[in-house]
Amino acid sequence: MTMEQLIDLRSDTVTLPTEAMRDAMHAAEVGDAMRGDDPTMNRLELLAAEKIRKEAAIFVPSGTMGNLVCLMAHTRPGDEVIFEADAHAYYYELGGFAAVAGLAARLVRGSYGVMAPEDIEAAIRPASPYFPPPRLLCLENTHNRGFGNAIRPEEIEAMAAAARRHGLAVHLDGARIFNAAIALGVDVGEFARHVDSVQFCLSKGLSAPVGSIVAGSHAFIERARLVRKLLGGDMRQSGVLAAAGIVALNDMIERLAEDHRTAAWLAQGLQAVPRLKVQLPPLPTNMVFSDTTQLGMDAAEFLNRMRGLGVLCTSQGPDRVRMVTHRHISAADVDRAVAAAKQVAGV
Ligand code: TLP
Repeated sequence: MTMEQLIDLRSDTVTLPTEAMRDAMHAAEVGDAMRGDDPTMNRLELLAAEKIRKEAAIFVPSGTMGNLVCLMAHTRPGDEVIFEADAHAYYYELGGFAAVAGLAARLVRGSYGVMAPEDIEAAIRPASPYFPPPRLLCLENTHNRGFGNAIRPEEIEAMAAAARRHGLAVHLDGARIFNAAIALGVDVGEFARHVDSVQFCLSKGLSAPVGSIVAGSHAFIERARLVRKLLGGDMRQSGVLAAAGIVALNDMIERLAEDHRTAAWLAQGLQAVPRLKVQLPPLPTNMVFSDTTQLGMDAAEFLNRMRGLGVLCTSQGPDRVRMVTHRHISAADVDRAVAAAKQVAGV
């Protein structure tokens, strides 16, 4: 089976650049971005800041680097960062917060990525000669391991306020912040205004080939620039990448609603598969999770059998399967994926 015949539900990171992106990349006016001479990069960074409603923004090569840049720009080695227990930046980024940034982590268990403000406050320990100084709270929206839940601006505000009462700064891993905004029908600025820094990805549902944005105040972005340079994320004629990012921000946000509709259709279809337990968060977006326990097989076996039927998905634990919808997944693809799941379940 060729890649085109496969139904690829592994992630929205598999999306390919659009024709308009390729054209823009081809035509992009470029220069040495590290010297501030790349007009296309400069345009993207201004546009990104405007979209997310922060004073300034910079382009970074990946979401992982974007989060790390923010963690490091807010802290010093030996400081403590508070993560939701399932946060991507804690769980899936190779422990860069510790290995590279030298930070201690303290975890708070949330519900679909939402932590109770009192639990955050309880986790913040007072200044003492025993505890690493708590410096930063890290939030995530939409919440990946929280079943793709879109967290409401009021919830972001309440969590951020709990941290601020104790003098902590707040970072938002908004890899899929536009999915959250579209799902809730609000402007992304409604999330961003409650936090000091935001990282969001151009390369997921928005379909750009490469890159993320880090945004914050002018003072914060000045520090973030130095960290980006330190990590090797400052580039040269990167306007070729920025050109695709501009198309992503101008043309690709509204259509995320289609991915959410396709995901809802997928969830509905999978709910009809006997013994496969679909796990829906309060506000679903473009991810559908299912538990395979009652099927009498683990996620690895389910994935293998699905692959044999031409459908790719991933797991997020021994019994948890994840399927992600995106621009290349149609309603007909969803029907085929559901039919495959039924076959795997022996229906
Ligand atoms: N998420 C990827 C990987 O985990 C494989 C995915 O397929 O969902 N924050 C969040 C919430 C993310 O979901 C991701 C990537 C990142 C940060 C990191 O972004 P990249 O992959 O660009 O470094």
